[in-house]
Amino acid sequence: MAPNSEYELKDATLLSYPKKYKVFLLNDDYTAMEFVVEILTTLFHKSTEEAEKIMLEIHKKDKGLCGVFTHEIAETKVMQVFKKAKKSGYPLKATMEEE
Ligand code: TYC
Repeated sequence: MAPNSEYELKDATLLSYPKKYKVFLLNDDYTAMEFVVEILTTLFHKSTEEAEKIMLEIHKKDKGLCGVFTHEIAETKVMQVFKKAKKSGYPLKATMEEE
């Protein structure tokens, strides 16, 4: 039987493009705006200007995109947000969604 080129193409695509995950920060009533900006600049490598924009978007719309990563890195970012927030006494949370 001739090789099925469609499956070969699908396999190749799967191998070369691992799934990506969007990481979001969620709004709450207690986390200081400055702390969210700090999280966005330190963990997500945003400029101060961009971080302030994203923080205000979260504040108004309840959720904001911080970056797109592989599964392992996205999981690590979510965990780092949780740990840093907990250490500072804030309830700030991050979530991840398949792109
Ligand atoms: N809503 C918070 C406040 O008024 C600020 C905030 C912004 C909290 C973004 C979380 O992900 C967040 N202090």
